[in-house]
Amino acid sequence: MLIDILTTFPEMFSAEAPAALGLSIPARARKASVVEWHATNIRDYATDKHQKTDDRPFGGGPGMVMMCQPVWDAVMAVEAKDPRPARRVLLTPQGRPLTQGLVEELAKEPRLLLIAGHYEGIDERVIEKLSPLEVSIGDYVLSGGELAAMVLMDAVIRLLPGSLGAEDSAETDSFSAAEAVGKFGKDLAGRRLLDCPHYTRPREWMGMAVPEILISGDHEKVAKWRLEQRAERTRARRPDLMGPE
Ligand code: 6GU
Repeated sequence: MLIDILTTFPEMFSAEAPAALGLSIPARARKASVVEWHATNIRDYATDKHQKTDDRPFGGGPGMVMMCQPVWDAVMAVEAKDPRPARRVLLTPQGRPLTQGLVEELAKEPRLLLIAGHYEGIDERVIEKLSPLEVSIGDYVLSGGELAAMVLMDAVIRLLPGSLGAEDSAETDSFSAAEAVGKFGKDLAGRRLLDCPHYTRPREWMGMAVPEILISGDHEKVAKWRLEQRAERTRARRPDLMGPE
């Protein structure tokens, strides 16, 4: 997958450690050529002598608005650099909430073009012309779309074939659809549940034992227990995910 990021802070997308995407799974995936990303500075497409990308809002008010022209020119130039069609995504608190389902959709694309807005926002006319998928990572306000773009990138990259060490571990993540699991409870099939608790050595720590069933060696029972734990946790912590019962 190719990911292009349009931003006025391209340094944030460094692929070298200790940057966020320069470590762990995204770094490994990049080194294995599972994904490639390039951050382009929107400022490079500003036409005035001060390389201005923003201006004061019509109608008054605080903050600055990103201008149409530099954003449009940057998108056109970056898209022309590769023949693969890019799925355009604008990171904005006004967007569709990012869920694991949407992440799975985006992971199928050959190419993403992420636009990280800054300031008070982007001139609505260029958004209308580009008609990107508008995505938000939650109901709070970040100072720019860059961190949201990195969140989206991390979530997408770890789903790409060849990204994870344990190839199937994404299937049991929180929010992964309960599927292999369907045989233990029809009502849970397809539901996006939270993850179960995990344990490792030692078997006893500070007087606390690991649940006996995990040491039993009975894989069927372990799978059943894990599914029950997922369902129980989801019911207790995120009843909104369980739907009507
Ligand atoms: Cl995508 N951008 C900004 N600036 N703030 C956010 C967001 C995005 N998602 C949640 N808050």
